[in-house]
Amino acid sequence: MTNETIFDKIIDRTIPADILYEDDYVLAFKDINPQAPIHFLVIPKIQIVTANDINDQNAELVGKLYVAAAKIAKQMGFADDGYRCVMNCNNDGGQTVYHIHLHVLAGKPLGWPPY
Ligand code: IU
Repeated sequence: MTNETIFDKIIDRTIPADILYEDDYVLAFKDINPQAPIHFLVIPKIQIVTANDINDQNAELVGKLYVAAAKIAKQMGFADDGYRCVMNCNNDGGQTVYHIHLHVLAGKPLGWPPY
């Protein structure tokens, strides 16, 4: 699957999003259906369809998702309290948008396990 997703439209500003961070490689924006007091997504600017498509060639780019998450956590002031980064994969993982994204959830103690 290599079709464009709604995230491409967010990247090119065809549809609006509440953008928190952007650099040459990644974009972070608030999730429209937040599951925690703070919930945003960090996505690569090029499409990687699922976590199964992470490989040696794009590993550095995927690492930048975590770098951005840590930067934003510090900027927003919740880094020390803590947060959760989640990437859902395919049906059983609950993936609905086929352009990988790191969910960053924070703002309260989060339950575990997540089911
Ligand atoms: P998932 O892991 O693929 O299920 O996550 C997709 C997320 O994208 C989900 O939390 C949605 O609320 C979120 N989202 C969004 O923030 N903006 C959109 O336009 C769409 C989905 I469509």
